[in-house]
Amino acid sequence: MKTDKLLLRALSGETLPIPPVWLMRQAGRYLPEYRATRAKAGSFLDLCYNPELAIEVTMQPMRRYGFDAAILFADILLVPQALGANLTFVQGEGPRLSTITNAEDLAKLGSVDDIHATLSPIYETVRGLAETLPPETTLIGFAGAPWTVATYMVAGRGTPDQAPARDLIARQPEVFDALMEKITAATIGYLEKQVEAGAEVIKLFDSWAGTLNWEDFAKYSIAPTKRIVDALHARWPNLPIIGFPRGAGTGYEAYIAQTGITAVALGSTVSPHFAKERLQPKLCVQGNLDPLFMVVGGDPLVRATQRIVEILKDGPFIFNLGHGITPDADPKNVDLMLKTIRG
Ligand code: 1CP
Repeated sequence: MKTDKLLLRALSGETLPIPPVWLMRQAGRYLPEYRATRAKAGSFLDLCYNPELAIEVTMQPMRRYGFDAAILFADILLVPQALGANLTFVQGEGPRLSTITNAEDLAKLGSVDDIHATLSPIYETVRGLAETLPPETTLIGFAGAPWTVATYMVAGRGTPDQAPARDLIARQPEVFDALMEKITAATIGYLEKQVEAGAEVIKLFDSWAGTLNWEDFAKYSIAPTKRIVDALHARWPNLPIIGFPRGAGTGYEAYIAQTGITAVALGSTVSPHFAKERLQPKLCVQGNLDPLFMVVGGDPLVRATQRIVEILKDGPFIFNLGHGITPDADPKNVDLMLKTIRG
């Protein structure tokens, strides 16, 4: 691939002497400049829907650290909101949504074609970022994978085990399937607009894939992901798509074989030895430092970073965390991690 962008080169299968790096949730509460901009915006959702400020918070970690990729500042729960769910973020507690537990709740949602009225500021943010970023930096757009988005729409909040959504699958599969259909179609439309606006890579966050039983993992993680990948690749055959089936365990192999994704993000529980042997020969892998090391810092951070790089450096590889950086991370530890990787 003819590009100077290191992230795109790794995604196209190239082995690089120094892996490209970015961090999940690299824009966020661990940065004082993020907290200041969010205060200026009002609420978290006001920030997401304000292109000027969303561009600013996307760029903050880029200026501080020079990551190889910027990820659009938005949230996976904007799609449910655009479909008509009532969404708020409770300070210190997380998201709250109106719940979908039966056919009547489902019927109240709006149509897939109408989501863009709500989401158009996000496309404006993507367009602005595409113009703002330096030529060596890759712009990543994203969405939640349908299963992960559905878990929040059913429960109305984050839960540890996603029992409400799994309960709905078991008791009213026709309601759950219709909800998944709606989310999948909306996600395709949302991601198409992001690519049209200038996103160069798409990431699909299936953060709760690990809560599905083996049969439902095939049905509700692999199958809808494949549909999204097929739809995007029909229009943009070379668009790199990173899948993140967090917690999928042995399901990782079927996921990469069957979805058609370009690269796979590894949660922190995936052994990099397993990834090197079984996944990396087939595609680019991304991961997977435990975010806790960004809080702990020091020698434990340096050693854990070195071990992952040492194991995965001989194939296509993007360094990242195994999940999002947490609000209690020390910004200085990101510098130490980068120094360890880049020298
Ligand atoms: O208080 C604040 O300022 C809000 C904190 C915050 C931030 C910074 C939330 C609330 N979302 C985000 C931004 C965000 N979310 C990004 C932006 C880009 C970047 O990474 O820098 C992205 C990609 C997401 C994706 C996201 N949102 C996921 C998937 C990734 C993951 O972490 O597993 C999920 C599950 C969400 C839902 C969500 N949004 C926010 C919170 C606290 C949560 C989790 C809720 C829960 O399960 O309890």
